[in-house]
Amino acid sequence: MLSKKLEKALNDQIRIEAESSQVYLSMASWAEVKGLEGIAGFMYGHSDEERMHMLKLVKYVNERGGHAHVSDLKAPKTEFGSFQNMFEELYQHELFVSKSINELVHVTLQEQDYATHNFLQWYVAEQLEEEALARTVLDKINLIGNDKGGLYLFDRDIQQLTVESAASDTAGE
Ligand code: OFO
Repeated sequence: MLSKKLEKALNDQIRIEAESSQVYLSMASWAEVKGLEGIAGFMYGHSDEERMHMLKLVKYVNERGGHAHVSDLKAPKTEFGSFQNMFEELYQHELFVSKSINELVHVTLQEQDYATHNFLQWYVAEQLEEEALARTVLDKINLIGNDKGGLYLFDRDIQQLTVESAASDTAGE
């Protein structure tokens, strides 16, 4: 059985994962409207992943005798200025989520809930991979600069870039 404190912390994380899904959905829509099909596809995929992270938490909370709450979500921005800026915001958002996962893990130790501690290790690993992916994308964007041909190729190739491929890039460094 989850303690009340941990149940609340997990519910807060459920909201953060749902909001992350909305943030990336809004980025996908912005990119699609700008004609950046590849970037839009990448963001739609990322949005789906965040929904999966949210669902995994919902099921866990309910399985452990808690009650997962579906709550109001903060509306994401609808304008991102430039695709470079949008990916910088994605990176900053992932750093924010990593911090929140770390705090959640800390609560499991305070509450001596080692099953939840174990369950959350998947999220700890996932955040490392997502941060690596975001950094890989930012490095590529820096290489492109303002080159239109570079943007064309970046938009074409980004859909191949997944969390797994970024993780193996990093491992090979
Ligand atoms: Fe839920 O992994 Fe990104 O934020």
